[in-house]
Amino acid sequence: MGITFPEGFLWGTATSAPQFEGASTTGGKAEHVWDYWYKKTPELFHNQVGPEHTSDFYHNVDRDMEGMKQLKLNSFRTSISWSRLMPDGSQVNEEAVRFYRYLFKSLHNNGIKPIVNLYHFDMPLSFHKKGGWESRETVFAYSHYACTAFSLFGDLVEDWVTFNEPIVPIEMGYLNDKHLPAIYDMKKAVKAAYHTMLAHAMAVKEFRRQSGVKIGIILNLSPVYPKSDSSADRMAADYADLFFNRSFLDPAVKGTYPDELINWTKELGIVPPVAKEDLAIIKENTVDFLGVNYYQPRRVQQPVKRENGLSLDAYYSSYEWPERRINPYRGWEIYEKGLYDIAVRIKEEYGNLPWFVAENGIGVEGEERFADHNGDIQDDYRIEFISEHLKWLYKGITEGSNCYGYHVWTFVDNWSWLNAYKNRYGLFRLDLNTKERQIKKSGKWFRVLASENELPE
Ligand code: BGP
Repeated sequence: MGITFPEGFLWGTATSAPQFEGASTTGGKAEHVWDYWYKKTPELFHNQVGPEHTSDFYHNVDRDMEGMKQLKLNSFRTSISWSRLMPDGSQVNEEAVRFYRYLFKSLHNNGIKPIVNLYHFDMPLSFHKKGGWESRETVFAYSHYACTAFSLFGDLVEDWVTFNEPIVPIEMGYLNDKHLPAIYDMKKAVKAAYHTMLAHAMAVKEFRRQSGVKIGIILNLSPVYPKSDSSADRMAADYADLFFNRSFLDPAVKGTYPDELINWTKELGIVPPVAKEDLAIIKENTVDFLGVNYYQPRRVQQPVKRENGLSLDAYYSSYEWPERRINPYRGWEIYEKGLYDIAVRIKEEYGNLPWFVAENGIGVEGEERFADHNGDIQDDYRIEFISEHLKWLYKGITEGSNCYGYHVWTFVDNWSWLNAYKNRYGLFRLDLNTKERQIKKSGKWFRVLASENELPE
């Protein structure tokens, strides 16, 4: 006997338009920040492979639908490209409408639920040039885009998501150089994060005005574990949790920012400009569900450098936990119990909100070395990775956590930001030259899992 999941549990894969669609300069699509950045500095991208080199889903919907059926998926999480749907920021691109309607109809016809996200790190270049999330104009433009998408596709899509991992472009773009604008500026980071949250809440408000069915947000929640029980280490963990988890989780689910976060911005003099009506919009427009991306936890200790409050180093330091297991192919820690800890936390601290795993998966550099003589990738490590996470997830569910689905990152190997094709994540292997897809051992295994709704013990 295996482990049986609740009836109707969603078994899906996750991907995003900028990493999967291709056709980055055709079909009327305008440039987004990744197209632009690659054009400017291709050497920053692994093997100089840019966002036009994807599996070209745009021209392969029928073929990939067969792949989804082969995997027995009942859910598919993807995103709409803002710069494709509204290339000039206001007019609708009819070719994009035809493409997305065709996709959502095909999913329906095959019994696969579309979960549709509106934004996956792909800021249209025109808005980036006007300040991106630092500008309130982008907030209104996004809200208009969201409203347009709901009315164009609301008859075909019930489950909507406003943002994927909104903290990532803030952390990687304003406190690091891995996303544009690639600067270090805490004040701008706070402002951009606040505007993203406001844009989210305004989209939820529009959605409810149009009587939409369900809307949520996808957050990368990493449980934070302190190095020791000392108060300094625990305080460091509380800060990391506040910055990386609660800064979006609390306003999205509870409608309010944590007091500690507000006080912190006041102490540093980096309170973002808040208009009179903003906080009421955030308060009144909380989510119906949460999507959670989980890859690895954060392990922290008291700060090594304390002097400068405008640097995160002043609040915590990362540390190497000696017992941690590292994925040798990607360098990330593997800690399956983290998913259980998230499940318990949502139940205990966030009103047992309905939630699903929106991304979980293992990236493997040089995965070709695991191909057998037929070219089939023998990715037993991926089967083990998914199984062990599912066991912990199941424990959370049996203890009452309201989780209703699991999505593997990803369906077909896809392009990923500066890493391009360095790390392969798919249940299908992609041949970058021929665009052929070939099911991996994990794909065949997932098919049984999804069709039986049962994890073999
Ligand atoms: C998540 C993102 C995905 C994907 C994944 C893997 O945070 O939502 O878009 O990129 O990480 O990351 P990477 O390809 O860098 O290993």
